[in-house]
Amino acid sequence: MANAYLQGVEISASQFLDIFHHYDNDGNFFPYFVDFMKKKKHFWGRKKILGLFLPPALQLVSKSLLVQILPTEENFLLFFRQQLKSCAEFMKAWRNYDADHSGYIEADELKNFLKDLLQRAKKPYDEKKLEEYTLTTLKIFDSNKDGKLCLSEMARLLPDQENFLLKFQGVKMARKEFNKIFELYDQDRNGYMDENELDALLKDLCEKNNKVLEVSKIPTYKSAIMALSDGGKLYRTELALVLCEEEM
Ligand SMILES: [Ca+2]
Ligand SMILES: [Ca+2]
Ligand SMILES: [Ca+2]
Repeated sequence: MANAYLQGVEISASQFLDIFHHYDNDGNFFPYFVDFMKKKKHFWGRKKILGLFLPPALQLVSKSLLVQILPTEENFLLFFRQQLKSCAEFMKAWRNYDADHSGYIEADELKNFLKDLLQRAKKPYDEKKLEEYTLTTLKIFDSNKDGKLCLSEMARLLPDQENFLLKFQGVKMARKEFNKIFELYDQDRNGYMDENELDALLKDLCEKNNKVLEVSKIPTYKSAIMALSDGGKLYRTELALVLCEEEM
């Protein structure tokens, strides 16, 4: 229903985010947005502003909802979510596009990722559009503004029920502890985890953190994490993306 009110409001995702960040100084975005709409009344049209005031539900509007009411063409979140349906698929994409295995998707890698997504979805684009999409995607997801994307920044691409990455945020550990755990569960000490070794680790993690992780979801967790592996060999660097805290 929300998008019915905004149909025909032609702003690009990039303009939208500029406005959003400009007005969202204190994180209390909605009043500023309304203020902005009022000032632009002559431009946006009275009907649309009324439309914005009417549904009280809109006062709870969140950044993600606003991203969702962008014109379909520019609707990144929705688009990504349509393309990456499961977390295993998402992790596999991550592994492919982090071509230099730095643990981050840098701008050039992101561009390749978007290009392939657009091709897969048979959406027309040119080099200029692709640049714009890349910059916009960075603006949306690069929360710590270091110009590249880490796995947890991309985590909100996954629909909530699939979003094991957000859950694992809660059980992340310091590098030292992570190394200890890796060595402990790499039982045959061959330098990588196989599926069985990962299974044992996940079982213990779920037991220890039963408020955050669900034992019944272990197969999902496992297939998603194994999607980061190199043909069934899950090395330390890749597992660290999920379990190890970011180093500052
Ligand atoms: Ca990279
Ligand atoms: Ca970042
Ligand atoms: Ca092993």
